[in-house]
Amino acid sequence: MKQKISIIGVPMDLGQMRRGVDMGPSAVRYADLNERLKNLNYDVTDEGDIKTEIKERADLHAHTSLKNLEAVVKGNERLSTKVREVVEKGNFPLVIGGDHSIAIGTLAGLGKRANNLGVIWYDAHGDLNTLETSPSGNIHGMPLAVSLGIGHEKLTNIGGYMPKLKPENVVIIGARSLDDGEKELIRNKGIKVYTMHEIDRLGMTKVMEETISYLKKRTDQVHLSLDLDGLDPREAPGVGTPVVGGISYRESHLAMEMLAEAEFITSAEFVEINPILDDSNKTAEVAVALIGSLLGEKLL
Ligand code: 5AB
Ligand code: MN
Ligand code: MN
Ligand code: MN
Repeated sequence: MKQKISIIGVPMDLGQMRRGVDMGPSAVRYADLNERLKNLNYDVTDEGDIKTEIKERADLHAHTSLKNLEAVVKGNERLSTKVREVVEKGNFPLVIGGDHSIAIGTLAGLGKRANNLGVIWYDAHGDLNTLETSPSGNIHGMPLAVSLGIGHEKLTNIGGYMPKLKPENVVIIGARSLDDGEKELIRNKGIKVYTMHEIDRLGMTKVMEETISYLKKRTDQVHLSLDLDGLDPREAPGVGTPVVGGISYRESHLAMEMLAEAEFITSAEFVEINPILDDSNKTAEVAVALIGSLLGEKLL
């Protein structure tokens, strides 16, 4: 039987302040995601886009300094329900963002079904802020903390339960811009992190071998949350918070190919693709190529 993939678009831009990231799902569809997956012999369903509030209509003056809290919560509740439905059908959920605040909804939908959910967080950032530690108030800098049960209760309770994840089931790869509060949380919770230093030092092959064996030991499902800003902005320029000195295009393919070989990723999301800030549609094309490798495409 053909494996089934459900594409879920999430045109969310309220987790941060730059416009255009809501066009990520369109940019990825335009870069022929569907074709690519069909050529790999999957049975592909495009579930369309999750409804998200339009910036001008969102409650921008919610009674908190978490920016656009109410609207981010609503969109993530809808996403969480959709992801759960897709998993219950037996399909592989492939979520396309949208800013990274949508990981809150994705993980809420996944965690309901998994006993021991693991996550690979491929990102320049830790996304481990809370209202107290955040320098920006932007929720896209908080989804990993929220999923661990740390943060505003309207966020941590999305999906009706918490936490979604255990800190020892998380591996962060590509970090090079961590705020002080995030560093403290990483140390206190013992979260496994491969910063750019370890990637330079060990090489991506070793980093992925270690990540795979670490998560295989302790989890029963593994979600890949890939923020395109994990890559170097020379190769993935269409992102809202670029940080120099990132993971290369080839290293990223290698990482995806090793995950494909290990056959252990059970869901994925590709986020922070902003075609307005891009060089043509380059970043969406990179995302689609990486999805191809993750799902088994080979060079020969
Ligand atoms: B992204 C920063 N740490 O909290 C903050 O792109 C940046 O989802 C967050 O990784 C970047 O505002 C969030 C300074
Ligand atoms: Mn990031
Ligand atoms: Mn992120
Ligand atoms: Mn970003």
